Amino acid sequence: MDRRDFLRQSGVGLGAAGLRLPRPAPRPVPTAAQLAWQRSELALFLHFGVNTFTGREWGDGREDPALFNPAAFDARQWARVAKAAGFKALILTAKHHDGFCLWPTDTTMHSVRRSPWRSGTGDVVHETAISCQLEGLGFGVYLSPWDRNAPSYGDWRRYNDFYRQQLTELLTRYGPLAEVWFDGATGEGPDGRRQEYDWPAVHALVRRLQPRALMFSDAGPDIRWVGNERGVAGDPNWCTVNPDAVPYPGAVGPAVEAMLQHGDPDGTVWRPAEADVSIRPGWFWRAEEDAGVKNPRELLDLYASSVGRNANLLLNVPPTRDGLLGPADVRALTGFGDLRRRWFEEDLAAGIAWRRDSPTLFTGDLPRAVRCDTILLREEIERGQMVSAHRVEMLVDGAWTTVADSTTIGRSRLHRVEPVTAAAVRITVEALGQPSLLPARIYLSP
Ligand code: FUL
Repeated sequence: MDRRDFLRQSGVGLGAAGLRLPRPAPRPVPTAAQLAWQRSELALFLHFGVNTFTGREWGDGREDPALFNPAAFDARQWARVAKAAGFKALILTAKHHDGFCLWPTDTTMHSVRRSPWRSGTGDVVHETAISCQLEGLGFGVYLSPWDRNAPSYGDWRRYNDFYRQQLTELLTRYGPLAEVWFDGATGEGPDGRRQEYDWPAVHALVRRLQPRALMFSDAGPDIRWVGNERGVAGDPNWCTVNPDAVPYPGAVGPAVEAMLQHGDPDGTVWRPAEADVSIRPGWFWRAEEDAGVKNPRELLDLYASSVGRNANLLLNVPPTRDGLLGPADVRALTGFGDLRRRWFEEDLAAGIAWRRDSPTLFTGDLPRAVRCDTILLREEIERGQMVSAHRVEMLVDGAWTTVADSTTIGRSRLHRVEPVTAAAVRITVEALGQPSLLPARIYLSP
């Protein structure tokens, strides 16, 4: 082998004086599935189950399955509303902490099988999966590891077998899954026992049965929790993490929080953040919280603080006791969809030629001075996330004015600024490697 080939393959470079210098390790990049997921931006979360009928947030596992009777159940309505509002996937609580299964599982009788709904022949997971297929949406499931009903909970082997069996049913009966959602909350089982979960076995099972599904949890492995339930990503927010900092879902501590919120510029693993938040005060539907449904502007703020900060938004919209998304929630979602469409309809910088004045300075002259208040920056993350700091300036009345001064960019970084009339835009970045920016977009909010 030629000496140069050897050096290239062994990752050793030759310095100017012929000295051997270590090559910097290549920066992590997303897999094709992660990239597609990041581009999808928005998913709807559906908390639904016995809690919908008791008004509780956490059931204790002793609920009578007879409570579950969503008389007008229509998963197609969920999917239609989600799609019309611009969401790309639905994620359903197939089992929450109370252990009640929304599909006719063979693992326990604590399921829809013992409910009066459709005389015990219904399957919420199936109908949701089909509705997603019909509407062209991705489908994902939440299977709570914490189970307050399972008698085996707390018996390491028996419960882990039981959990894997439930997961196997979900992974094999309902077609392709886009996402498998592992919650971090955990506590005591039926008689105060605690359980340790076998995460390596769970991950291996998902990879084997659904290699294209992305796994979400505090500890990934594919998508990480953003570290709060307010829908707000950190600033900075890196897609890379140090996996040792969050060893398992539910780990706590300042280092864990920082890693979830911000990621790590030196992280060795690509694990972008997902921000989950509810459209209502609670995760489950309650009539008295109808007045607390967030309005379209508030939902747009959540979009800006999550997708606008390099995370995805998973917005929880819990179905009612009828099994439908309620009128207040549908109005808010529809309003949000319209507002977002109008906001990002016209890119005022479309088609302009961006100049790269130096490796870190990008300038675009607008064909005419335009009134604007929103700037969308994007890195070409296929090559990794590079930008650690950036400044946006606009040429206003002949003078460069800083309108945003901030940290990371990543897949998308949104700045909402005071309205200005700008003739040109320039973006200065600091980066860990060769940054690759996609053309910036400029908008005027409605
Ligand atoms: C938490 C759970 O305890 C809540 O009930 C909800 O499901 C939320 C998304 O995750 O950990």
